[in-house]
Amino acid sequence: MADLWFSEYHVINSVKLGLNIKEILHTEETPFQKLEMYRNDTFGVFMTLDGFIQVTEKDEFVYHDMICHPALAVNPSIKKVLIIGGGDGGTAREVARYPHIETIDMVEIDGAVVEACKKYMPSTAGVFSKEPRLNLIIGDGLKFVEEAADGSYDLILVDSTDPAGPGEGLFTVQFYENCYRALKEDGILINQHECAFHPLDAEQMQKAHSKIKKVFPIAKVYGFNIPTYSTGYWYFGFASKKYDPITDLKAEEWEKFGLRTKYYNTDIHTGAFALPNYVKEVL
Ligand code: AG3
Repeated sequence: MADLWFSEYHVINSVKLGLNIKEILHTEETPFQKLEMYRNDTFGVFMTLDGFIQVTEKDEFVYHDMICHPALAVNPSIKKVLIIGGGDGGTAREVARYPHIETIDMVEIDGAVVEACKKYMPSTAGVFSKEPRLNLIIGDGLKFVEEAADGSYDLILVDSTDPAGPGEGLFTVQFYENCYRALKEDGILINQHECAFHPLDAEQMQKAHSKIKKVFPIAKVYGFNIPTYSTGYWYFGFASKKYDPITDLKAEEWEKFGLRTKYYNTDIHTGAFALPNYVKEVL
């Protein structure tokens, strides 16, 4: 194939990340977004939505460890989980590693993402064909949470795109309020917090965090190193009705699960909540 590159702007007209395309696997305009899947020699198969890298075979473990395990190490008794988005299956795969979790509801708006990942990324999407506790709903996560009964979930994981396109509504006070209501009295919400190095990114983080702070009594932010996202560093928000992610960490209990994780451990857990001053300033 000719020298073909996927590139993603991190700062418009100024900074780009480029991955060489070894093979074009799938391109589709779905009813919601532009879905592309390619193969790169270094990162393996990767998926982009509306031109932004969502997942690569090589570094997805970082993101999926960090969206899931910190909450389970703070409340090791979590039984009912709701995933919003997460069409590649990586988040569901990690949640499913806990045998004591009873149900995993997952609401993905775009069925085309699930189908493409089943075909080209079995390392994440394999979970869809082998996990009986997983209840996959193709539908609108915003509406689902709005209609969910009070106190239905121990944990909600928002595995969405950025706050533009189909993911936009997942960064609103109204959505966070519905999550609060749908969570049990010791419920935890993990959500996208983007990154903070470039000014426009910092603005997005600030907006997301200021809204979540209005709704949850405890709202913290934690970061992790993921090479294919802007600046190589990304953040999640940890919002909770009761637990503080540092003082309520149950390190020994979590270690007893005996999971072999490639990124997460309980030292990383504590360290991830230590933020650089330029990040603290926007929160
Ligand atoms: N979800 C999207 C993370 C944000 C990507 N944004 C970006 N590259 N600008 C990832 C889905 C993994 N299950």
